[in-house]
Amino acid sequence: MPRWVEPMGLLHGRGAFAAVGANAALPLEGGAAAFTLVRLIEDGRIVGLMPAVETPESWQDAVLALTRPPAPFAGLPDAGGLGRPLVMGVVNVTPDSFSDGGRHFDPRAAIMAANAMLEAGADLIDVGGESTRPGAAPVDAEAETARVLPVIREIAKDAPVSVDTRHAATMRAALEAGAEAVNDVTALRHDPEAMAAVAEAGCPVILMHMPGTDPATMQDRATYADVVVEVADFLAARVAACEAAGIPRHRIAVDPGIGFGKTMEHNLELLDRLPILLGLGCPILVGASRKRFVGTLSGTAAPRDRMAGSLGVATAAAARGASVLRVHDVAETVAALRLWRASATGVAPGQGGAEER
Ligand code: PMM
Repeated sequence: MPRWVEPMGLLHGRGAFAAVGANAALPLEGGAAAFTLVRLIEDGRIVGLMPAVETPESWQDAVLALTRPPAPFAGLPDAGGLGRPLVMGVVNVTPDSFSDGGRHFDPRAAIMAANAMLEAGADLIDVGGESTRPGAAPVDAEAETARVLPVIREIAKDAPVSVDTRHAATMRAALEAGAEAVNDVTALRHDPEAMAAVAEAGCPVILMHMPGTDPATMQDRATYADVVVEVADFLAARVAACEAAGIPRHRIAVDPGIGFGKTMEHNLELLDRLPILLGLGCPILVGASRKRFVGTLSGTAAPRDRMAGSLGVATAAAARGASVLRVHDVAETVAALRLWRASATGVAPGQGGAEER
């Protein structure tokens, strides 16, 4: 079981800078934010809570992973968390995804949607051909490949694309067609060939947490003693398995799997304690857009009406160290992030070294 140093009491902007200078906080991910407190966790148990600057010497390796900037994701600039999260636009080439309700099943509609997202400021596009909605009918690799390839071929000409699949054959075909990264909701566990497909391609990969590997039954498995530590342990084990298979850590992003085998309370706790995952030294991706708990808390039954709630979660995830946000409402998310960052740091985009986007 890994040990975890959980950063707490996060500061941003001038407060972060001043606190680090006054030795009252440690820089998080290279310094765009800072943490004032740490919780020490060993074998799933909390063994200490103290000022970050008083972390015992024997835990310093874990502290180092938190203070270093993470590698950029998929070679894209500025995925360093806490500064400028990348915005990943979601295109589901499916008849039955909960979030976009089959609107992009026609490849031409999918390509148009992706282009609109890129116009609106998306940094990359995630293309999937199988719905992972609880209880959705599985799709085999052949049918899935036929759905996603025409779309990937077209979009990959203009932008980085990730393929959202758990099938090795789809990964290989998509990478061949120009996709740059693999996004696997089973963290390369569903298909025994998947790990080799990613290792051989030398591409970036997103490893997501879900209990088991079957979206049809994942909600039956939503039981955890401490969901955050269990998700962190799981992702640490998957990162180690990838490294053993020849996929280096700097090519991996991790994802807590919001809504996958989790209750609303689990989702909220994972978002609140997201910074613990920074200890893995990988960029964090969060996909909460339009998910059920957003509907529950914002009182919106239809997924397409959940944009405002999704923006609330996106800014909270950005404030807690997410490097990539997987979203449906790209233009609104880009605007919300820009305003969040400007108001959390007191610096408008384009001033004082902050990036214009
Ligand atoms: N959510 C969905 C599908 N793929 N991939 C990652 N890495 N993280 C997620 O949270 C995630 C995912 C399901 O939602 P959708 O209907 O919006 O695709």
